[in-house]
Amino acid sequence: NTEVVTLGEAMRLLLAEPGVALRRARTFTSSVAGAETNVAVGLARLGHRVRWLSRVGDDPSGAHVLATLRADDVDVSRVEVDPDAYTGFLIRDTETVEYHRSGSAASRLSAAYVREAGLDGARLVHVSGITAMLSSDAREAVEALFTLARASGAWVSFDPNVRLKLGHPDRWRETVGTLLTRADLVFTGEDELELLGQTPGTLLAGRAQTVVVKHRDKVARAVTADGSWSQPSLVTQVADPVGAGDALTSGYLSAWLRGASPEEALRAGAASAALVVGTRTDLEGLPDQGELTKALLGTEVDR
Ligand code: KDG
Repeated sequence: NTEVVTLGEAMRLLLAEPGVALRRARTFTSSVAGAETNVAVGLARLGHRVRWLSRVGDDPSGAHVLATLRADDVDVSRVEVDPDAYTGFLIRDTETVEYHRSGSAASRLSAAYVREAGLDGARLVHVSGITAMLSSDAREAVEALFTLARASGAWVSFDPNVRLKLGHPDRWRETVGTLLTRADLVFTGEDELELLGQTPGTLLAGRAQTVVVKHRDKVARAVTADGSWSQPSLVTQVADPVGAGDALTSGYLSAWLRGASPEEALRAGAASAALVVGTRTDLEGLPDQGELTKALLGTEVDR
């Protein structure tokens, strides 16, 4: 049985050689990017059964995405291969991102597809605001996922993941602001929460039971009805900051699924984030359980 379902776009990632600005880069590392696939791989490495729902193109980059996820035991059996659209891709250095994703296969996700794929008994679904901003059909796919989760008693975890390249702040407020208030667990940055006009207090007064906020001062705070906990960043070395938030989410959710306290879950999240930031791509630093335990004990993790 599936424990967690995520829904979103994965893209081929072309990451510029270190220390060179994107416009001058000549050599690129190929990997996979995507907020929900980052969380899916993070959870799978920590031993959870995760199914990723999406569409990829019938092209070599789509095959690369699927092979990468399969290698980490993420269930891609329900991913649709679209013969009429391409797999999106992303070119970036550590600061600048160039998206090539408009009209991609994942932008053609639909509510009908999500209803057909179903949750396979999952206890938790995770999605980010990015998926809802891909197209109006993709937004309806996210709404369908939330509705399915509600009907089956699964928890909804949501990260607004605001990327202003994907739309004007007003569109984010309109589309993602509403979804945010329908989530049980929220993972968000302080800036994003402000942009969306919410606070942990307003969310907890509504549907949310846990709100984890990554603050500008590099402290993550978890707030629940029982109290609030904080955890300073454990980052010691930065190779590439991208993917830190998703690593924090997967570390936290894994601990939460196993019944850990918010304090322990925050520490697991912070340790995962530090490991990801210490490596270049979004995926390579995501720890398995042994690596996470070592990191939590303060032992150096060999890579
Ligand atoms: O959260 C990390 C993601 O932002 C990165 O993997 C790329 O999914 C991505 C996006 O849409 O920006």
